[in-house]
Amino acid sequence: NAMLSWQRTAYHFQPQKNWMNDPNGPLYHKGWYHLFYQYNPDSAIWGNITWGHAVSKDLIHWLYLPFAMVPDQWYDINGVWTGSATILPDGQIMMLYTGDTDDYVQVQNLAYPANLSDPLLLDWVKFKGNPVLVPPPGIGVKDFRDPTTAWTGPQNGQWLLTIGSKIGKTGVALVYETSNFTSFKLLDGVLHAVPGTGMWECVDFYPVSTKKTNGLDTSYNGPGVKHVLKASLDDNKQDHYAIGTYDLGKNKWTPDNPELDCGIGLRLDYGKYYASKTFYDPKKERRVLWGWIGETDSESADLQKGWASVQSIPRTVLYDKKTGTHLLQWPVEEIESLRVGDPTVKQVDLQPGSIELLRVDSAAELDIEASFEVDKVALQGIIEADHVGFSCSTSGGAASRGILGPFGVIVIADQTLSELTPVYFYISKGADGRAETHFCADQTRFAFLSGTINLSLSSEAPGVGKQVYGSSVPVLDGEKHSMRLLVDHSIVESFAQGGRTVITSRIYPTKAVNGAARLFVFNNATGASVTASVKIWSLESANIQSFPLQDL
Ligand code: DQQ
Repeated sequence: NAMLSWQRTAYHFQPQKNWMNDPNGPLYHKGWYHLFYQYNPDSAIWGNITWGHAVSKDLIHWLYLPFAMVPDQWYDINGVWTGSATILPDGQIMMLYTGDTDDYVQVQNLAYPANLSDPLLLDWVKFKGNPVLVPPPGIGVKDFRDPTTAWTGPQNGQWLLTIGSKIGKTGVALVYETSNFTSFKLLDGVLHAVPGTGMWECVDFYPVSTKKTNGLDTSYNGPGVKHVLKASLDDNKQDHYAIGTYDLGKNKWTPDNPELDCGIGLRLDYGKYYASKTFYDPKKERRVLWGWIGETDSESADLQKGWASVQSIPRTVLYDKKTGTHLLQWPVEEIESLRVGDPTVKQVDLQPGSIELLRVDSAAELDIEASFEVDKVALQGIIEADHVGFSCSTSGGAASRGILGPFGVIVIADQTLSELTPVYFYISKGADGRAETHFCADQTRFAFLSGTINLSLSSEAPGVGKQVYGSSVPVLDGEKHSMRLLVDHSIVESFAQGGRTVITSRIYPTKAVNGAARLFVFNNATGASVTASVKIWSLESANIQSFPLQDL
């Protein structure tokens, strides 16, 4: 449907057509980054799940390859589901994935490349003895999926990995040991369990350095290391993580802040984002995070447009040494290769209740860095501020004016502001009486100056999900309020304070498209003026093309 072609993205990864969901088995091999993904070859809705495959030299430009695996065995005939790669010291690649069997039982299977000397890893072999794992006693046959990358255990030649499940309403991460990836033993206890969180999908478990600025290989452990546990909560489709300490010998991970939602309380992304997975990139010594950005329109709209979902821009993940409580997620540096020429640099003084158009080329494809200085006197006045207990999602969005917010950037807007998406900070009074900053993205409405709510929306299309996303974000003494935004036609990925809090917005503009898209800065606070310093780059489109062998 050519009518909706502008809703496709220009530099996010998405298949040429049909349905995609989770990123699978990301890895680096002989100069190429490999991405596999849950894919339906036949339709724009979920089903017939097959492993799509694409490769890239830089995580930005991609080559689609023939499918890596299709559902063709009794143990995966109802779907070749999510899995992860483990690269052994001798270079062998062990790909463990979940199969949905002919009886709808979730089992784990092993696959490996037929030819390791092929940089493109075109052919995959399913192990003859599959399945290698079936649901253990006490675990539901539909509650056993998404094996992680393995890490080395305390004994020589021993590998450990975790698989998400639930026991009653308690989400759990089961741990298995193996030496050969074909036979496994369930360890006593669980890595972690959180009552009330339901089924844990796509568990991810990896070390982060508390001292260095590089990422760590999955098996790395020792002093100066903390471990991140991430679970994708099937019940609410949110990716939650916590930072903690891993005791390898005791098979136990302990969150640093157990009081925070029982230790799985932060979200990787407060927008439309799910089933994420990291891998270690040996080329640049970094840990890279992929995530699935789904649709918020209807299935019938997806069928009509003939495709659904994109992958997020890969993000580097680091431990935030300054807060000690958050991860820092940041778009991989290669995205900067798409920047066209010098940035537009602007400094704008924004009085309470003001908005300013920033003239830029191609506002549908931008990389924006913006920082905001709030006048100090006003900030002192926070004691007077209203809104103790403010939260983005229960607030009135960008239309609700407070003394110290909202202020920020308006993206994917048209000239008349009938469609727009504000991404902004809102400073409120925290429970301790001190300033608390919130980072929000509003798809619902916006009122300019008057405070009356008008009908501006992120999209005028009917049946599209709209909400106010966001969360609080730590802003430390001496820090400005800063954000980085990647705008790509129908997706905005927004990173606050160096990536402590991230929001991905899925937007369906009907007017704010291509050349009609505009960019604004605004300050809708009633009690503070704000100085915005903005750097804006137009971005080129990425080159995503078919491999000559692709059989469409
Ligand atoms: N998607 C896969 C499952 C996983 C879910 C099936 C998460 O393996 O649990 O497509 O989105």
